[in-house]
Amino acid sequence: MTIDAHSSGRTSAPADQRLIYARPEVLADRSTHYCPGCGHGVIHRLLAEVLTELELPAHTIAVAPVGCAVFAYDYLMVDWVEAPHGRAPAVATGIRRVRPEAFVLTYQGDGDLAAIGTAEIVHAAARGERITAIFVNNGIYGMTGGQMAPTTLLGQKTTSSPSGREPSLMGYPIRITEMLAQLPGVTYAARGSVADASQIGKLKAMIKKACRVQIDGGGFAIVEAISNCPVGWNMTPQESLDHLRGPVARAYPLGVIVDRTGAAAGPQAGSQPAGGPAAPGSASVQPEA
Ligand SMILES: Cc1ncc(C[n+]2csc(CCOP(=O)(O)OP(=O)(O)O)c2C)c(N)n1
Ligand code: SF4
Ligand SMILES: [Mg+2]
Repeated sequence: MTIDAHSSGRTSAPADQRLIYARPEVLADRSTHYCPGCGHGVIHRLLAEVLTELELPAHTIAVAPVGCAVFAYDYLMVDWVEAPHGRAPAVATGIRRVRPEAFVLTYQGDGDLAAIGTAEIVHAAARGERITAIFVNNGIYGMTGGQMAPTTLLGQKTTSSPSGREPSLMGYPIRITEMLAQLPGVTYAARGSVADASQIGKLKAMIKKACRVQIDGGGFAIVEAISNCPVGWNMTPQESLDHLRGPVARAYPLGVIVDRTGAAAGPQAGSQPAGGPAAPGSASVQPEA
């Protein structure tokens, strides 16, 4: 058996073995409450690996959402604050201001971030708050029974759009990460996917980059993960992954949307280290290789 310590976050293995899979210590040794096949668990695992590899767990204060990931604080063994639905960026802003040395992370679903919390995420991004935002877009209100979200695809059937999302009545999906990327306070914005092992590896690299932005004193960084909700989509886990790879990824293109890490910087709101908003740059998806 070969074991790769680097990919697992573990640092030691017997001399004759190479560690390729192990649970990072920061990931709790317990079953999750997620439905079989749900993408949230994969994203938790990636966060555990990235935090471990960047030696962040002891310095992290994370903000938990309302939604299916409300119990994220039971799975990632860092300090957490629970925010009311949609308010994670506002709570994270307060933490940023009183604990400038902390690594501040938010985790929100699409109902949380792109619906009830639209104002909070827009203004945190506009201020260039030095926080790292993880945005899990599964196109639906998973926790409350599969209602339509702002991200729901056109034609998609949900419990509140049983005939499919009809734009003349229900409007169009929002690519909110592209909207945020227009703001000069946003240092990094990218969209990845949990659809398969290759995409999961790329998503991990995006999350790591967004964490490094904060460590290096940059501004607001966001990674959107398009994710599957087999139960809310009325699909098997495999069907939901195929759907994610196909129609969902076509509606929400994968790749880096903006990267201003190399741009000239000034001070960020609530920031202690040097670094800050770059001149407004073009924000468009750079497709991944
Ligand atoms: C202020 C407030 N409004 C509404 C709700 C009900 N509510 C709980 S979770 C949720 C939607 C969650 O959807 P999302 O954020 O996309 O997370 P998911 O469950 O899909 O991961 C809603 C509307 C609430 N808890 N608080
Ligand atoms: S309802 Fe959807 S998002 Fe929520 S745990 Fe189940 S599969 Fe995951
Ligand atoms: Mg959702």
